[in-house]
Amino acid sequence: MVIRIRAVEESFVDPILNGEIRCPVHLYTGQEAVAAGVCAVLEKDDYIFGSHRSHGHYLAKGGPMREMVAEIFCRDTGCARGRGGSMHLIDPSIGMMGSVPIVGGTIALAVGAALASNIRNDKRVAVSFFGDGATGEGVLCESLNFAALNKLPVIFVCENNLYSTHLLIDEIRVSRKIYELGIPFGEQSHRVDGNDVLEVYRAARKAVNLCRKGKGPVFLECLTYRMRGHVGPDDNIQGAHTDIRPPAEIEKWRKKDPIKRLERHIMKKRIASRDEMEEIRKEADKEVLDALAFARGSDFPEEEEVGLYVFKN
Ligand SMILES: Cc1ncc(C[n+]2csc(CCOP(=O)(O)OP(=O)(O)O)c2C)c(N)n1
Ligand SMILES: [Mg+2]
Repeated sequence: MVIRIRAVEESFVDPILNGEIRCPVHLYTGQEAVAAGVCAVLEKDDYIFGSHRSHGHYLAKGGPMREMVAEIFCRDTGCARGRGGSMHLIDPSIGMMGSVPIVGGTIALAVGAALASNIRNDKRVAVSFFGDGATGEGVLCESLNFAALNKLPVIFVCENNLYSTHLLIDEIRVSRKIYELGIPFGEQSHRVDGNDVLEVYRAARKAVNLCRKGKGPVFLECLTYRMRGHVGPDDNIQGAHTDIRPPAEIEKWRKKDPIKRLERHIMKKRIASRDEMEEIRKEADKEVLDALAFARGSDFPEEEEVGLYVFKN
């Protein structure tokens, strides 16, 4: 999964830079282990809710790559029929309940889904993925409290990549220890290495088990780093295609690349051979080419349909 996500994310770089992709795109490169590790534990009818950086969440939950790429290319065949673009990925049939550009905008929705699950007693778990920037939104505290009070089966997954847009975390928070946010509400709260897919998987498995037993909610902080810019391939501020983060910091995190780490683990434990790994990469590249061709071959929505699906009072 991590290889599929990386392959599709990197395939967007050129179409973004040459203007073929017209919507803002927040690439997930570097953070793949979080979505893959968490979603590997979930069942199809569990729920996830995303953010503005949710390509990885959508794919890891089982969303079809073709429909995602078509959506990012704003085509009628996209998962939101080309009306939403990169930040409005949705597929309720596989439990991907939506991603939105509003920071913190889906946290309360995940809590609502978990409440519904409790009322129906169907043991479905809801996961809310959000960034470190969302920890400044009041809705997070309200959601933590309501979820804890009602023992809801919801997992709050904060992907702490140390930056919200171009602001270092120290400029928006007094403490870097985001996982401590759940503690005053009486929630199980943990920090994990978000670039280690196995560690994320183990923590998510424990969290899901607790939730299914009625012992939720759980707060998980996943420490990670984005290897591309905040929006687009780099931190393109006023046309300068350079990353404004310290080069030494980027290099440090490059060494912790979640995919390279997983590959090293697979080699060491002889889980797959070098040839088999190469085969997986080739398969992913083939799937990406197919999805790009599908998107490029699809029509844009009809102009006269511009008012469709728009809320009218
Ligand atoms: C409520 C709200 N405030 C501000 C913004 C502008 N904005 C878009 S992304 C972003 C930063 C989000 O940072 P973080 O939550 O850490 O996610 P990351 O981009 O690092 O994945 C901001 C401030 C917004 N979209 N919504
Ligand atoms: Mg962030």
